[in-house]
Amino acid sequence: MAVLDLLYYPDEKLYQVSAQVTEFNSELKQLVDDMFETMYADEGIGLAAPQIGVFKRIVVIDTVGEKKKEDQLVLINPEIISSEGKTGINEGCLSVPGLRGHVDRFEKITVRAQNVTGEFFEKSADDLLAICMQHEIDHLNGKLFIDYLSPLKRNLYRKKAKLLAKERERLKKQ
Ligand code: GNR
Ligand code: NI
Repeated sequence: MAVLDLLYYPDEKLYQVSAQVTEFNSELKQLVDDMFETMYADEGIGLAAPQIGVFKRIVVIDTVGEKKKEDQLVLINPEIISSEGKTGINEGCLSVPGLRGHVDRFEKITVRAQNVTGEFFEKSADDLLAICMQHEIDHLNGKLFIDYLSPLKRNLYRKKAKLLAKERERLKKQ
């Protein structure tokens, strides 16, 4: 088990499109475990593999945060197969620390995905879980919540993110 390093905006690698997972082996299980540990260490409710520099279509989610097996959701090669309604909240992202922004999302979705052993399943969700799933699937397609903001706001966020990144570097060196 290990906490992995995150990529931070404006790292261009976050804009890469991730590849389908084709091998469901022990290496994948280890990666999923490490992704949960990394997500919990940063108090996130979800994490996508590209955020740790692994460009594969793997997502882990736990919107409860009590580290219980029954709350943990693993989505491999997820696809939204149906959606309805509109919702939206001020979203945050572990790769864009310190900033939040409103994103329009579907209120309810059904996702088809594979589990860690490669079996297909479908999962319907609403509220925060549906929002989180859409946020994570966006990561797999190289999209961040800030890309939904107006160009003006995005530019402001880019500047703020660069300042925050400098501050993080400064604190690391202390
Ligand atoms: O921890 C997270 N919180 C969150 C809040 C509102 C909307 C989406 C999210 S996902 C985020 C973790 C993250 O960055 N996942 O990619
Ligand atoms: Ni995110």
